[in-house]
Amino acid sequence: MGKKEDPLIRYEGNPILTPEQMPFRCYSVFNAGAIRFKDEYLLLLRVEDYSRRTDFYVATSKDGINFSVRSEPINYPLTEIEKRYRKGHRFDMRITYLENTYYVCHALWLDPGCMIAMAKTEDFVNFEPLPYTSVPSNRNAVLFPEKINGLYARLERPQNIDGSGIMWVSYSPDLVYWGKSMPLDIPVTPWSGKKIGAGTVPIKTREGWLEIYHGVGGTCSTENYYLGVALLDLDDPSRVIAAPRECILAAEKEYECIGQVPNVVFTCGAIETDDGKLNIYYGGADTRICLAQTTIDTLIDYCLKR
Ligand code: M1P
Repeated sequence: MGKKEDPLIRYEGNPILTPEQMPFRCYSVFNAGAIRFKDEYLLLLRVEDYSRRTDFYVATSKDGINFSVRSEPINYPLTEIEKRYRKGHRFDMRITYLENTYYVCHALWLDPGCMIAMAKTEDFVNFEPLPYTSVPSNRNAVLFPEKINGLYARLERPQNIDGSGIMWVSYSPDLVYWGKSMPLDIPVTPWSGKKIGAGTVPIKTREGWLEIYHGVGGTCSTENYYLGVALLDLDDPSRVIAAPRECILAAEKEYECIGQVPNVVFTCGAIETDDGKLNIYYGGADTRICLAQTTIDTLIDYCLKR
């Protein structure tokens, strides 16, 4: 990719954040949540140290490309369930601004399985956990930025016993009880035959919710992660208005193909820029953070013309 007709253009200075550029020694930095906060671009970085312990660090930027990383991780206390099972692992935070509050949704791996957890923050320093997780196995949750028909809504990816799974939408009156769940009928393709899951927080447009999602497809030797795009009905996001059969990003560059997990492009967030671009931040090979740029209109046209 990188040709004129491509719906996404990789930033030529990729990757934008590597373990070597971090202000401390670490093994990987990837799959960052992304949002505008106080006139800055903010990334919530997933960082692994050499014991493969994960912590989350905030990075901020004035231009969306050059980021400064805080030296201390966020303060996000353990929840009851994490205290009970001790050994846990949080990953892949997505950030949603909803009703004047910043929420994060993330996966939480504990002995009983992988579940969805949520927290809220005002300052991206201290995080307050929401009290309950989902039942396992579920992950890749993304909260919509507004209620739909009076209910909170989130995309999520419940997992089958063989590890496969597709995107669902669930609703809640209070961010505790979730139900009315429906699968999305995004077409399964060779690049998404194993998994289809949410990526960015859905962006509200005149044509529907614009969602950049991940697909996982097998090759004879690997399981590769790709990015796709879909337009979802504004009133009922389980209804897919358009979902092109071609992926919009595949692992092709060295920084996407070589690393902790080869052949992975994986997004947890996108930010609209002042000059009308859409910055899509994505992990390359579960090792580093990369940037691809487009516009919302480009993606809408791409969806509707395919
Ligand atoms: O290694 C690729 C990805 O694997 C997991 O993704 P998923 O749960 O969607 O299959 C996650 O660990 C993700 O962070 C990682 O990029």
